[in-house]
Amino acid sequence: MHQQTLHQVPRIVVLISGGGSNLQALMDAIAQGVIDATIELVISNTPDAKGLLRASKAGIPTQVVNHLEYSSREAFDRELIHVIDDKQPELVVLAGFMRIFTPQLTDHYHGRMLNIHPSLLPLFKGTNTHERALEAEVDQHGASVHFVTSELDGGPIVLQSLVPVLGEDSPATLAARVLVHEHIIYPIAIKWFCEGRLNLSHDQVTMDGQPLPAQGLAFQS
Ligand code: NHR
Ligand code: GAR
Repeated sequence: MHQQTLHQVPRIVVLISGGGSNLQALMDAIAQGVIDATIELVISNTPDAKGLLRASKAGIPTQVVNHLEYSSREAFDRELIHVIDDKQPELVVLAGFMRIFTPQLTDHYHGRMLNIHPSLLPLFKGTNTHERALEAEVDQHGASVHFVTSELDGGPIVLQSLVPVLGEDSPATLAARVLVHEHIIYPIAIKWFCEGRLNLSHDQVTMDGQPLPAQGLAFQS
């Protein structure tokens, strides 16, 4: 069953914490007609996130839900759920969002929340991935799009892009090259979801009804 038959245009809510370049890539793909969807709201947990300005410039509503104003993760997540659900989105997109969710939130959005993580999962979950990849002296690094579950960066993988590590790489140069790949693969995965081609059921990702391997699909540039 295709989503398009249920709703005219899928609604997306995007969560950010920082620069919002992945948000920009998504807004560009929608503006160019590559993805048929609308971004109903951009939420940031930090008031000074540069991505809020990108959204405003594109005429997209923004809201700050500052985690510092909540006494617990549970209270913060309750407010987030309230703000997100007000828009009735088919999909919630994490784009550089930096706060760990409680299982209450991840269970609520099971199968309809995606994240892009700057590593080849299951390697280097969590933060400072580029530094850790260099310390581990891996030859290949990259980015992964995955469904969000209660297991931090452990949800089922949809799509990965491989980025070779160079001898002279610093965390900053490696991060910049990985980010270019993020801007390519995240809109692709979001497009698939919006077309109803990508689904999660019983912790198994399917694409056009076919189960994907544990590492997801490998993007070839
Ligand atoms: N929440 C759950 N339950 N599961 C996931 O898979 C999640 C999640 C929340 C965010 C994004 C993730 C990433 O792509 C994400 C995936 C923040 C941290 C973190 O350590 C780790 C992973 C991710 C996001 N956050 C610290 C915290 O205490 C704060 C770190 C900071 O502010 O710099 O929440 O990497
Ligand atoms: C991206 O590299 C994203 O993968 C990463 O932060 C950067 C955000 O860039 N996400 C995380 O580390 C989540 N913990 P952006 O704000 O310009 O999209």
